[in-house]
Amino acid sequence: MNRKKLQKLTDTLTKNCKHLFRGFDKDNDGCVNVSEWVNGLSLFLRGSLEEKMRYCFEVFDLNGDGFISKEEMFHMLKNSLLKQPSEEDPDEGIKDLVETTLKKMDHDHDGKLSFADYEKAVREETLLLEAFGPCLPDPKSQMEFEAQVFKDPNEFSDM
Ligand SMILES: [Ca+2]
Ligand SMILES: [Ca+2]
Repeated sequence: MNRKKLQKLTDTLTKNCKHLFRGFDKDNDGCVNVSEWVNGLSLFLRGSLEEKMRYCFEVFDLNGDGFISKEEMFHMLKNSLLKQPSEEDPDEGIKDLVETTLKKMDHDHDGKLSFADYEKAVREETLLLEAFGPCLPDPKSQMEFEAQVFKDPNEFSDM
């Protein structure tokens, strides 16, 4: 295995993860260093539900104020939904979706999602983990990555 192949595998693994960089860069210095990269990958491959929830929540909380607001939901859903040109006002559809999702997940009814709201909803319905867009790799590319990388770890020793 060479660098190029590893790069290709990592790309496959992370192609769904739009906000990967922000989620990995824990100290927000604009660089993902080796330990952040390793921690991020190990969360992807071996993380518990709890760890994955924390990761996704951080990704969804775009401005980092500890809540997922309606505006943030709107922004993310707009980006992750396919455009439907047949609809006269696609924004209306997204607003409806935001209201429905909020109703489902906002347990303390304050109009925004705290981590507690999000955690409760995800524990009831695991699919809500990625409610506002994909941020974890799909199982197929994950398996592919593991199969290649863990086949012979010695191949990495000369990198
Ligand atoms: Ca926020
Ligand atoms: Ca709330």
